[in-house]
Amino acid sequence: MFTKAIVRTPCRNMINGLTTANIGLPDYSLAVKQHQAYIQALKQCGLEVLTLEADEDFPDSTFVEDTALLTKHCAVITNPGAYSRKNEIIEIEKVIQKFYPYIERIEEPGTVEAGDIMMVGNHFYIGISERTNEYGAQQMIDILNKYKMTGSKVRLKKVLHLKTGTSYLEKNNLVASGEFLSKPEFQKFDLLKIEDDENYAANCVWINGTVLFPKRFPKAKKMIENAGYKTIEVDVSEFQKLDGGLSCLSLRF
Ligand code: CIR
Repeated sequence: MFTKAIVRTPCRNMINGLTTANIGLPDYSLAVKQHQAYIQALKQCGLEVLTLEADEDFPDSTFVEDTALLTKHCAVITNPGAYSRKNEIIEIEKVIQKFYPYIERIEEPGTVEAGDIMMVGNHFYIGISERTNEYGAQQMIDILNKYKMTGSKVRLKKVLHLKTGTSYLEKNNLVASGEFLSKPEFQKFDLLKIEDDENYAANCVWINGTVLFPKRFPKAKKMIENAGYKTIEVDVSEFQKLDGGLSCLSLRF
């Protein structure tokens, strides 16, 4: 169960955020509206939401998920692999200190963005991607071990972060798309397969029994509902333009 979430209002400078999407620039005022609806959806799932102010110094700072891993036993401040995002962690750490007595850090040459980390109970799958490297993933595993949790590495090639293409929905159900469908380590799960034409929907979020789901992916939504989940649809089109998904917009703990 999660009780809290941290989000950050998008900044006007988001139009300069990192992206490979090639589907146009985000509309700032629409992004703010979508972000407000996202917060409402988190609240509907029973979370108390702490909303941080927009930070114009960091165009991608609304994607708070990448800056920290929040577990039951400790928080880990990451070291983002994207140069322009490195110092996002400074402000986030100050906020997290209010909630966590135990704070660990990923140090150079290790890099980690927590969009690459998927929690399955006490185990954490860590994507080795363009943003998260071997050193960072190993440091993360060592930290998890110190707190009696475990981690393992998953190599990915085709998407930005591990959770861009796969999401764990509890009860052994794993939503997966593309390269993740055939990963040997994921075959023990009941795979909910996302078709290629709806692959953006592979990033969805389980919160206390409800699944937050991106708007406009009807086949995938139906599949999740047929698997027994209540869904809440959220329109995040303006964040998709920056390669961001639903999970990236919050830290849930
Ligand atoms: C970036 O490229 O870093 C941002 N434009 C998007 C980050 C998305 N975060 C995530 O998937 N966890």
